Amino acid sequence: MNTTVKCLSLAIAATFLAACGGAGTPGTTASTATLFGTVPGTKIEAFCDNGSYYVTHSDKTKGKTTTPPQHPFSLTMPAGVGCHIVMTMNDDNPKFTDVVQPIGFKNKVGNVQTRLVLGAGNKVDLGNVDLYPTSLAVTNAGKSISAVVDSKSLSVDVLKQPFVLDDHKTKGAKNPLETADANKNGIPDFNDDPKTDGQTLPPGAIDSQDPDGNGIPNEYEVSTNKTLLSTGIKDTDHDGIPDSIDVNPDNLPNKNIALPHSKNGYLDSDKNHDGFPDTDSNHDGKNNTTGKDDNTSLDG
Ligand SMILES: [Ca+2]
Ligand SMILES: [Ca+2]
Ligand SMILES: [Ca+2]
Ligand SMILES: [Ca+2]
Repeated sequence: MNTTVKCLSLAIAATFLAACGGAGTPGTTASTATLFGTVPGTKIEAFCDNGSYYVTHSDKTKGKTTTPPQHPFSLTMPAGVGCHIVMTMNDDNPKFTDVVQPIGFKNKVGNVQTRLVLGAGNKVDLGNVDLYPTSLAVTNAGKSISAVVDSKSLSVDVLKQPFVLDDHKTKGAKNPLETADANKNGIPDFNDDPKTDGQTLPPGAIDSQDPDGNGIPNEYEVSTNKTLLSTGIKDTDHDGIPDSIDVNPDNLPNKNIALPHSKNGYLDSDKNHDGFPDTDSNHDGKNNTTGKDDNTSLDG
């Protein structure tokens, strides 16, 4: 069944209408999806399972300009790949310390998730995200922050727990699971079966960008990926994925590559989609059996 037919047939069920809003949207290819919303002037980043990196900035010339402003953004993301979304206030304003805010959202049973998978052509609305404008605002809200040195060697403040969109719904934030449809079955993933919805990593698979599960991706952890550092494996961008299998080893904008023998830039030999070859279950960058470095030439 093609997308149009599927959406028409679902139109009788009003609760499903949102799931079809972005399906087949012009400008998105079969392997990508779009995340959009409004924020105050902000950098929006996505760190994905396979090491790929996506970034955009909200447009300060558009949207509501009164305080707090609501500047629109749109981020093209890969389909079928888990990504962590991080928003940074004051990224372009040297007068104020950057406030890095990993984005979280709740599933149906109320657990906070930070890894998001979008289906091909999904157009997912985060609504208005009223980020904390300053570190002081974070502490005034009773939240804690930690200072880290980011890849540009600047000190930045990072929320120690995710900014949970569900807690900011009165300001217009929206839960992405209400419009995401990772498995493309027409059921928004908030209401879909967690065993098959395409959002959940299989049992035993580790979230490559957030192996400790605290909601803060490796890039912004205070102690960046100790496992890799201690083994001497090269991880130039500190995103927790060894350079040898990272599709963007420097996390440069628009520099994601498809590795040899990989499909759509995702590793063939990574069936559980945790960003590491299935022969490296402990994520130490080495093959479980041979002890040799993970190598993309072994894919497929
Ligand atoms: Ca990377
Ligand atoms: Ca679904
Ligand atoms: Ca973490
Ligand atoms: Ca890396």
